[in-house]
Amino acid sequence: MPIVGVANAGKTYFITTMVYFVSIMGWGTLDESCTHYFEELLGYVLRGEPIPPTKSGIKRVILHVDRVVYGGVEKRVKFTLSTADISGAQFETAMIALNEQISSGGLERESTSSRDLEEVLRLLRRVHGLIAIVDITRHLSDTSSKKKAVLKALGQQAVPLLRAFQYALGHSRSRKPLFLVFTKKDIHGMEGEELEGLVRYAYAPILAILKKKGVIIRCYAVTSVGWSRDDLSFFKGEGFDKLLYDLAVELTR
Ligand SMILES: Nc1nc2c(ncn2[C@@H]2O[C@H](COP(=O)(O)OP(=O)(O)O)[C@@H](O)[C@H]2O)c(=O)[nH]1
Ligand SMILES: [Mg+2]
Repeated sequence: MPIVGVANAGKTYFITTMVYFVSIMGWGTLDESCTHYFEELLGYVLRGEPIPPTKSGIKRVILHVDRVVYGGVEKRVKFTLSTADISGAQFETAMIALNEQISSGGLERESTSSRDLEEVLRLLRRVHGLIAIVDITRHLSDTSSKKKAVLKALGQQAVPLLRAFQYALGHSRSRKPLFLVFTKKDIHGMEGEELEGLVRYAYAPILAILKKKGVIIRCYAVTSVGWSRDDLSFFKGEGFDKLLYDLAVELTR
């Protein structure tokens, strides 16, 4: 289940928080094959330094989860979330190139123009679902209308995100989850439900097609490790319990 999103959307922070969250809560563990990446990442978090942009290339992240709890309900599960941290710049470039190829008549399958593109496409093939990290905060300071700012940000990320949704999920006829994660909740302060209403309309032409093909769309607002005002959630972030619970339900169905 890959994690996609444009550069600076909060993908690496999101993955880091998921790993912190399950480890602290005793819900699961990081696969030992991925610890070298996290030693580096948690160093940045603890020092309060920004995590540098993910370089080109895809970092595999494997998380073993054996229980989730939400709203007082515990669910014993056994699933391995196999995902990847990807460079946002590489993702954006690849999806824009794919979109151009399609609009100029090239077929999706023949899109092998560059290694970077092929690497992203390989990641998006044969998935069980998709986690999309969406940054709606980038224009909040340049307009007084929150809604306008959110729509502007959704507009900017539309091509890479919507192309990825269709490439990864548009061929399937089985139930597959598409989790839309709105990061940086400490800045935008909006709830998943509120954003769901907005994004369902904003991206309606594409989301309606996916829905018809069995794609299940869910929205979450989260704050990542290091960004919470509340000391207790500094390492656990906010909003990860519900997200992981729903993920467990969808992936073990
Ligand atoms: N306020 C706030 N900023 C965040 C949060 N998560 C990420 N950021 C900021 O967004 C930047 C990009 O995050 P990063 O995870 O590296 O983005 P990526 O390019 O998608 O991997 C970080 O350097 C932070 O400044 C969050 O939960 N709250
Ligand atoms: Mg990154």
